[in-house]
Amino acid sequence: MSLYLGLDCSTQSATAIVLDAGRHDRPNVVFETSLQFDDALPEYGTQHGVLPSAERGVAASSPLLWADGLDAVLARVASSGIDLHRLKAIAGSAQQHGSVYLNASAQACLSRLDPQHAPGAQLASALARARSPIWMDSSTSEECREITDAVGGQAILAQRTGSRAFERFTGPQIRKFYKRDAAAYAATDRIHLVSSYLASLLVGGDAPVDPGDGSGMNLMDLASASWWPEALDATAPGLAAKLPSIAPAWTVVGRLSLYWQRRHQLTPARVVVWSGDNPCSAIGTGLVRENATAISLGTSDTIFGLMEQPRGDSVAGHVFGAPTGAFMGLTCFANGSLARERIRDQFGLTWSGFSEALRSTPPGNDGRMLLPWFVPEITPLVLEPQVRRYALASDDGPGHVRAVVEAQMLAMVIHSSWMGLDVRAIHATGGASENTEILRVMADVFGAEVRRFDISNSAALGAAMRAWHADALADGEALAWEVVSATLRPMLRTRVEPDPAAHNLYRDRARVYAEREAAALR
Ligand code: ADP
Ligand code: XUL
Repeated sequence: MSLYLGLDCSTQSATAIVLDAGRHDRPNVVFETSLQFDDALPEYGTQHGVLPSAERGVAASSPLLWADGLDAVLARVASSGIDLHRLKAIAGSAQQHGSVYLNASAQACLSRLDPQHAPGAQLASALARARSPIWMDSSTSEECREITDAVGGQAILAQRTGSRAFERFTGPQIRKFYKRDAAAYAATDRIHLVSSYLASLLVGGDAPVDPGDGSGMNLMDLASASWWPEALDATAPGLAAKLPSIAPAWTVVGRLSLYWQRRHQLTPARVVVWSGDNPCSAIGTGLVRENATAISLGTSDTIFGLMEQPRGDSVAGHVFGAPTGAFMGLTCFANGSLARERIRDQFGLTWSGFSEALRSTPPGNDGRMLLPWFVPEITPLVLEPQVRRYALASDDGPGHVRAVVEAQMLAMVIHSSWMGLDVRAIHATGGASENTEILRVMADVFGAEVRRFDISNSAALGAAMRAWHADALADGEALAWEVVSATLRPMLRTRVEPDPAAHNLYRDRARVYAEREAAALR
C-alpha cells in the first residue's frame, strides 16, 4: 500500500490528509491535521485568514503566510509517526480565484531555499506584490464592466469562460492591479493562482494551473482549456507571457524539491497539479459523475454538481472544469460561516446553543425571516452589506438563528436552479456540516436526503484521492474514478431525511424569500 498526501490551503486554515491506498486493500485515512492561520501564524496579523484593510470591498491575504502554513502542516505530517517512506504522491487544493504575483527572481529564489529556515521570509524578495487579492474581494466592479464590454458582453464571456465577470475572479483583479500599479504589473513575471503557486513551491519550479481552478479567472476558454486571447487582451497588456500553462488535473508536475525533502525528511514524492477547493471537494464528496449534489459550508457556502458537458445559464453562476476532465456547475455565497458566526456571537451562543436554537424553533420560523448580507454578497450581487429583518425582533436570538440558516438554504435553492442538478441526495461538507441541525434545515428546504462523511475537509481528502489517481496513471495504470470515489463508502456517517411537510412549507417560503430579495435589490 502507498501513501497519498492531500493538502488544502483554504481561507482560514491549512489542512493535510494522508490516505493509505493502493491496489488491493480498502483505502483509509491514516492522518489528518489542520491549523488556523490566525492562531498558528499570528505574526501575519490576519483575521479569519484575511489581512485588515481600510479600503471598501478589498480582501487580501499574504502569499508568505500560505507558504508558512504549508510548511507547518508538512512539519506535522513529518512528525506524525506514519511510515512516510511509502509516500508516493502529493496533490493540493486551495481557495479559488486568489492570485500571487512573482517577479523575475522567483525561480532562482525557489531553487535556492534554505531548508534550515521556513519558506515565508525567504520568499519575500520573489514577490512583485506583497498582498494577494482573495475570493472575498468585491472591489473590481469597474474592471468587470470594462472586461465585459471589451469581449462583447456578458453572454459571450459566460459562454466562453464559464462565468460572466465576477469581482473576485482573477482577471478583473489582475486588471485592477495593472491600472493601479502599472510598474509593479510590468515587474511581474508570473501570476499564479494560490493553487499553482503552492504547487510551484513544492517542486521548486513553475507549476501549471488545472482547468478547474483556471476556469475561475474569466480568462480561460472552457471548451478547449486554453487561455482565451480576447479575454487576456481585455484584461491587461502582455498577460499571456505572465500566466502559467494549463494542464489536466492529473498531470504530474515534478518531484518534491530537495528543500522539502531535507526540511521534513520526506521522500521525492510525485507532485500532482493542484486545483481549487471546490473542484477538489467534488472528488472528496464522491461526485465523479452526475449522481448527486454537494453543498460545502465553509467560510463561503457553495453548491455544486458535476456536468458531463457545460449547460445551464452560466450568467447566473459558474461552470468550472472538474478534476475528472468533465465540468461542474457551482454557485457561491460569501455570507456562509462568517454570517452564522455573526448571529452566534451577537446572541452570545456556542455552536451547541446555536443548534439548540434551531431545535427550539419550527420550520418556517413562524414567518420570521432575514436577508443575510452581513458582508458584501456574491450571489446575488450585493456590494453594500445590508441585513433586512421581517417580523423578527432585534432581541429574538432563536428567531435570528433559524432565520439566518433558512435564508442561506432558501438562497441556495433559488440560485442553483440554473444548473438543473439532480438534488435527490446532497453530500454535505465543510466546517459547518458538523452541525446536524443545520443539515436538517438543508434536507427540509431541498426535500433531499443529506449525507455527511467522516471527513469534513473534503477538499484535502479530494486532493489526496487525486494524488492516488494521478500516481496510478503515471505508473501506466488507469484507475477508474468510481474506484477512487468508493473510498468514501465506509466513511458515510450520517443521513438526514427530509420531512415532507416541512419541505412543502419551504416551497412557499422560497417564493416569499425570492420576492423579498428582488425587492431589496431594486
Ligand atoms: P474554510 O475551509 O473555508 O477555511 P471550513 O470548512 O474549515 O472553512 O469551516 C470553518 C467554519 O466552520 C468556521 O468558520 C465555523 O464557523 C464553522 N463551524 C465549525 N463548527 C461548527 C458547528 N458546530 N456549527 C456551525 N458551524 C461550525
Ligand atoms: C468559489 C469561491 C470560494 C473559494 C473559497 O468560487 O469563491 O468558494 O473557493 O473557498
